Amino acid sequence: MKGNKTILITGGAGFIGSHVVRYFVEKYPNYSILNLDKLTYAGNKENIQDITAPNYRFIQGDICDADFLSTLFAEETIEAVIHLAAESHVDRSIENPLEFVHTNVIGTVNLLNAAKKQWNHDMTDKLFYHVSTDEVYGSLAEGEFFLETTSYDPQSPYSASKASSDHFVRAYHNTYKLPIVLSNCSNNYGPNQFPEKLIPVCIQNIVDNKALPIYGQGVNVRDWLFVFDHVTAIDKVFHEGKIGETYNIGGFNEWKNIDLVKTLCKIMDKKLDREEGSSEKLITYVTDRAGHDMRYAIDSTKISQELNWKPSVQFEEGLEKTVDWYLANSTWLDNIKTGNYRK
Ligand code: NAD
Ligand code: TDX
Repeated sequence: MKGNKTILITGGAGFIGSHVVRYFVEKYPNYSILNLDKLTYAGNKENIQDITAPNYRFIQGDICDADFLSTLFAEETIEAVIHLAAESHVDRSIENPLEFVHTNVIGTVNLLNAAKKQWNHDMTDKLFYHVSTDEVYGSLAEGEFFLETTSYDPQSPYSASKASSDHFVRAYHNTYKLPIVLSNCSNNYGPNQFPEKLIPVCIQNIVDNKALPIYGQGVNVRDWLFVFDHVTAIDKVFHEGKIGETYNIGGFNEWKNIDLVKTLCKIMDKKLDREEGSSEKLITYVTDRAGHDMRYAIDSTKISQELNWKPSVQFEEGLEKTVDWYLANSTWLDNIKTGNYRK
């Protein structure tokens, strides 16, 4: 992917998408970046308000609207898609699975259809890049790692919908020769993450002196990657990934939830100038998440060997940067709390 491309990035007002959009707009001034986002509860224009470069445009729209996508692809000379738009929160998927089918499966197929229709006459130098999750592989026993060849075994409605979307992307490559590439990444953390996910929930609650809800015994393990490292991996996969291939992205950085939250508590005590141990007292064990996956761990050897990518941010350093960002951006959090953040 070189030259003066028009790239459609979906979900660019969300957590990861906002960082991807900013990175591509700044690093590739010869690309035209179109950011397509519906602005659901998780989309926030404040995440992208600083992006004003001439090679960037925001479009509010829904990937579930096939006619809208068809017109968009006909009117803009879109040559590549980086698809991040999704419903992303496991707990919400347990409450409302159909919404996840709608956005993650049907929305993705709509996008594939729009790209296929527009590119059908000439697939040269086109690319549909689907951004996915390690949760499609299911839950791991100790000592095992997810490889690109690991069988899919999704356990939550969220991961089932993401797995289905991954299968459709591969099916369009196999059936229609659509040029595609996929990546499956571990848990991200960093600035702009919606305060429903573990780390921002705990940061917010520590500030407000509220309980820190730990599901079950807190022994579930997640593999954490600073969001900027995910962005550099996406850049690598987009530009150097082999058509039809999948790349696992992760930082070999496993943490039990309870250990992570205790580490966060120590950082917050220092930052807020509170007595050591005061944040830890807020830890409260609550009813476990239904079907809670025990452990995720990515083996990212393929992307590091084939595309020469490696993460650059150590976990404690990334966690501290994240805390600093949330403390410096309390209005961002306040606007979400009051619902004034979409405009
Ligand atoms: P997010 O929930 O913060 O953002 C999702 C964005 O998609 C929002 O801006 C939302 O408005 C937009 N969106 C939702 N439905 C839409 C629709 N119908 N049409 C257009 N836009 C719509 O999510 P995130 O955490 O930034 O995740 C982005 C992608 O990365 C997702 O596909 C997710 O599955 C994947 N992923 C996330 C993580 C993680 O740890 N957060 C890890 C691996 C993969
Ligand atoms: O309040 C909480 N208490 C708690 O113990 C929350 C919100 C979570 N947890 C636990 C559940 C998980 O074991 O913490 C862990 C992390 O939970 P989330 O932040 O909800 O992330 P997870 O369910 O692991 O999924 C995330 O990573 C993979 C993203 O939400 C997905 O979009 C991504 O694909």
